[in-house]
Amino acid sequence: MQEPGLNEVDPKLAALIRAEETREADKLRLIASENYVSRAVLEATGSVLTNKYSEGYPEKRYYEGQQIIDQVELLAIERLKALFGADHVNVQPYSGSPANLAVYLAFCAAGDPVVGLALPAGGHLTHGWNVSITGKYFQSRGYGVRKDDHRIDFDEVRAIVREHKPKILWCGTTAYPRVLEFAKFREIADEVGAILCADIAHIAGLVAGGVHPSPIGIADVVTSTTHKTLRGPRGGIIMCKAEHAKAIDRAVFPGLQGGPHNHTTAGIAVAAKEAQSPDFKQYAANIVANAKALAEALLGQGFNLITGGTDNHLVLVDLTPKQIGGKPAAQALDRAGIVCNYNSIPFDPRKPFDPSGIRMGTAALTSRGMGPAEMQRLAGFMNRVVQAPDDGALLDRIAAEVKEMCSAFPAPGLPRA
Ligand code: DSN
Repeated sequence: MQEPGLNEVDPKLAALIRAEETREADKLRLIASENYVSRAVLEATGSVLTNKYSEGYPEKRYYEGQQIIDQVELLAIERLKALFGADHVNVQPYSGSPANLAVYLAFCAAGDPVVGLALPAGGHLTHGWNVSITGKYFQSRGYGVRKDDHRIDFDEVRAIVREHKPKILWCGTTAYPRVLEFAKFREIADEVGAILCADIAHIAGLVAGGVHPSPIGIADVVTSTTHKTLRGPRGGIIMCKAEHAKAIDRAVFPGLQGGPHNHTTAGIAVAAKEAQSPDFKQYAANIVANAKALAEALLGQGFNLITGGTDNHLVLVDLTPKQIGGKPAAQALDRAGIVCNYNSIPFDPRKPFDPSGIRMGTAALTSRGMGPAEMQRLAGFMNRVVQAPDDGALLDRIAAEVKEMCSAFPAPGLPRA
């Protein structure tokens, strides 16, 4: 007798998955940290590799039965080394935050000084922000962006680093639409002998595709998630110079984690293979072209953009001229089939739970094959929504238009209707 599948064992959960598939098919997904993985990545991630424990590293494990798992992990490592040109890659971090915690463990003791981009200026919690363990267990100082153009303020970075003498200087962002100048950070880190760590979680796919400069060879350590522009499963990686390989590996295991999630490692290996293809280079270029097209179209609809535009996958919209807060705008947009997140803008006069901005990224729409014409339509939808966020009938009409537009661009990994 055939073993029962999910529909039979747990129809409730199966229905929830089907409903999420429908949501992902019918809506314009603009959360800048999300994407659609390929069917191949999904298959590897949903495989029997989830059954195996493998604490340790290839050929140095604590349990037997690693004949296959060692090969899976080595495949992921070798592909990522080739893709990014890194000396050493650790593929075991469960995601981006654990990857960053491992960097602290590798180079710092509790209470050591660290410096990163402040959260309200576009940094990540784990770059030392006060509510994170990284702000509580380390002496953290944050740098920001300039008031006039909202670009990273390197005078401030230098002044804070000279005064605070961090063990780690973080460069990396979650809501910054411009190119990161890794060499400038390197120069500043060298003034005080700091480890320079680049967190490229948002832009990893752009770096891999050659449309954003790479920090490899400049930063001592590079961390990333694998599921944003890189289009892999939810996971984390750490890349570093050979001299730091041991410290990083020991920090991940046994310092911070137990057994790696081998099904995720397999999905990462597949994504790294996909990212080596010429198609992926084109994909990365298209992500940026779409973000620029969206930025232009939004400016044309009277939206205000932080820094005036974008160099990467992301636009950060200041809604102040539209006289609506980020949260009501994001909620109305969601009802209209346009999914983004409300976000603080630099020097935001409003509170983080209802800030002045929304953040949008083009990686997922680009994975569906959408282009500049769809970005133009999207900006038009958005303008109609923010002008009448309480008009439920209008929002429903726009949602229907969005659904119709989406139906022409089937998403990778989702069952076809
Ligand atoms: N949550 C991710 C993002 O949305 O940018 C960062 O961890």
